[in-house]
Amino acid sequence: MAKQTFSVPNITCDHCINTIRNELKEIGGVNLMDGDVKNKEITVEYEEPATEEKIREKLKEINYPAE
Ligand SMILES: [Cu+2]
Repeated sequence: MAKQTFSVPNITCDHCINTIRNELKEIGGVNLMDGDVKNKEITVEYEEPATEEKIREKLKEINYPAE
């Protein structure tokens, strides 16, 4: 299981975090996603089939690209 923090500048509120959480879950293999509105960060715990690349792709697709 991998654990990774992504910086996501487009996060502005808890609603953004919820949107990102729901979308990332659709990848499968995403077991936990915590969000930090103040620091504009998300922390994701994931395993196959989720990969860093798939997570980054999904974030870009929903207009919350990670730096
Ligand atoms: Cu928001």
